[in-house]
Amino acid sequence: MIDERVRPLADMIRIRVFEERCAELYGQSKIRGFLHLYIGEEAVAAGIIPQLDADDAILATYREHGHALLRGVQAGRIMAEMYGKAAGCSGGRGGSMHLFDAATRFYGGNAIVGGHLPLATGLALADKLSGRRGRVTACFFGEGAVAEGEFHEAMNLAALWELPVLFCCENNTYAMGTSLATSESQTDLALKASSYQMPAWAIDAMDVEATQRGAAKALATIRGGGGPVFLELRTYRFRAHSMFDPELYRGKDEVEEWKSRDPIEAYGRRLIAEGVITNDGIDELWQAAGDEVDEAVDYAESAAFEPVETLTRHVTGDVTDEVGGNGAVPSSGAVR
Ligand SMILES: Cc1ncc(C[n+]2csc(CCOP(=O)(O)OP(=O)(O)O)c2C)c(N)n1
Ligand SMILES: [Mg+2]
Repeated sequence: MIDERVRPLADMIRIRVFEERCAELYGQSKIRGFLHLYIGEEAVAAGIIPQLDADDAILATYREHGHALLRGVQAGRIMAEMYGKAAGCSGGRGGSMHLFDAATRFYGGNAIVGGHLPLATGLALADKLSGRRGRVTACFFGEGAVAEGEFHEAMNLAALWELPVLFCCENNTYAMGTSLATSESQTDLALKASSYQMPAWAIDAMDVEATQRGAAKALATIRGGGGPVFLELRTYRFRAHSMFDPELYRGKDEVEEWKSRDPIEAYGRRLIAEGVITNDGIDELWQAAGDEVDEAVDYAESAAFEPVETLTRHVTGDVTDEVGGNGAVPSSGAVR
């Protein structure tokens, strides 16, 4: 059994190693389409997700590989999804941005900025109306979503109806190339959220233990029937927005400054100083994460693509789905 204090370090390392491998595989065209890396932001997921219960729900953005991993979606099924293979957690239909796993109540992988906030509020409303007390819906979104109408609609109704939602705003300062200060009149997001009459506060989310403490307090409030809570998680992405981003909107000095606060290195140093782990112990965590990812890549490599015959299943307009059909692939025009 892993030590309670070592676990967040192991979790952050798992995410880092998984995503560094994804970047390599993208360079080799094994993974195609969009790819958004969470590198630098690992303390957010590692500080919050392990505190959720199995019947709580999670929703995230397209920058969600780490959230899925820590939720317990098997690394091989995530990697196979990135490869577009049928054994992927979304059947190979979603790719990096649309990881999904109903069994662990991981409801995406949502690519529309702000689009999943009303979904989170709706899931929590269903729990409340059905009398399923104690359940929480955790919704992770970037600070870019604060400029969307859905943010306000979801926050307002969650507060008005006292719904059990944990709003986790991953404030990494940028929405693609747009900084918060150039898009928001009020950049204190906790203050903005508190105008909806819900408890809201900011957390230094480069510090995984500070994130754990903030999440524990928020979850206790929500589970106690106190309605939603908003957390502004101050973090930073070390990599580009996606794989196509020349990063003209920020200076190298700024990136280096944040990298000097790398949540993995900072927490590792703290654990060593406090005698919780040794350097060798940390090396073992990196090794174990590497082994897990090797296995995931092998699984994805050897998995099959979906056969062409079934490609139009579940696609709007597929007549074979609607009427049972004759098993034939629909003629042209059937797939919109
Ligand atoms: C409604 C909508 N508008 C625009 C986009 C294009 N887009 C994709 S990611 C992104 C930036 C979002 O930034 P943020 O919410 O801060 O999340 P981050 O990428 O920083 O994690 C934008 C504008 C989109 N996907 N959806
Ligand atoms: Mg952002």
